[in-house]
Amino acid sequence: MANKDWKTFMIPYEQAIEELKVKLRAIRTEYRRKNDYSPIEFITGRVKEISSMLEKANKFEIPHDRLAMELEDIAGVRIMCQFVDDIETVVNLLRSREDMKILYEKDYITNVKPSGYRSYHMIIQYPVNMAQGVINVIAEIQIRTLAMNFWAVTEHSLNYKYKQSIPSNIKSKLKEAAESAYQLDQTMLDIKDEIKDAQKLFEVKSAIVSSIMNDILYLMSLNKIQEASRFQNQLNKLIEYGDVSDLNQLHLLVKKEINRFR
Ligand code: 0O2
Ligand code: 0O2
Repeated sequence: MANKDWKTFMIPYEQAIEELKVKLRAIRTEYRRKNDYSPIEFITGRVKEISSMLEKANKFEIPHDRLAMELEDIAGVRIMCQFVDDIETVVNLLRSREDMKILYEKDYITNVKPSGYRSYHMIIQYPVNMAQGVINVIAEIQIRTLAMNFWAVTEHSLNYKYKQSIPSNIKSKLKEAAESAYQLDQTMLDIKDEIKDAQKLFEVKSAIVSSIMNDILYLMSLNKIQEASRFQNQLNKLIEYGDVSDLNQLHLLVKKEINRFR
């Protein structure tokens, strides 16, 4: 295939990644807007470089006209979660979606790879609406914790450096590191509720602070500069030392002041 044709071949994959990233990031936004804990921490995505696609095709002797059927990770999306049990939540969430079809799943968390690699993979079929009609592309969604991702990214770069043959002493260190990452995930799971509470409290506090800030700005727009700066000083103190009820009380006072001048 000529260079120009490869670029055309990649268009639906690029489109699929852009759409999937937007849709999956929207799930996270939805949770956050509702002040709920999101099982998704962050999302990345990429289309495979043409050169590494051809390298993989060569290695597995895949004819170029069968790449779209047989290379399942030309389009790849990665979902990172804070806690191991978030992975199952995300998997169920994806299974229930109507805009993609799950072809099959690979559970490298229960069935850890010999390298130490842990991740949950879903191979999906995703319809992309192109100018000429719908093209169903195959894409790979990798779901893993932050610790699993840290390990995989590091191991990937070492594989790149050593051209897939990492020296055995480094390999065994990597396996040890994979177990430590797994232990870290288990420990974090034990204190998940504590962490979630702290994060939720942070979200609630930021929401009140930003409402108070908006109201202070409104007071300024009413030319009540002295009142606004008095409230601003009180808010500054509460941001450092106050709790939710102190902030709510200040919010009420600012609202009362606005109503006096409106
Ligand atoms: P290299 O050399 O490939 O490591 P945005 O710009 O916000 O839309 P974002 O979140 O900034 O996107 O990141 P992006 O570009 O989607 O992905 C960041 C990196 O993560 C890329 O590295 C990808 O290689 C890698 N990546 C993300 N998702 C996947 C995936 O599903 N599979 C694989 N194999 N890799 C993934 P770079 O920057 O391209 O460099
Ligand atoms: P890249 O550079 O990330 O694109 P299979 O026939 O199913 O056994 P396949 O098709 O390689 O083999 O699928 P597999 O094993 O599920 O791997 C798919 C992707 O998972 C890989 O893509 C990697 O992104 C990731 N992966 C799998 N095993 C490892 C591992 O041991 N270490 C790391 N860091 N990542 C792994 P690519 O194309 O191999 O690589």
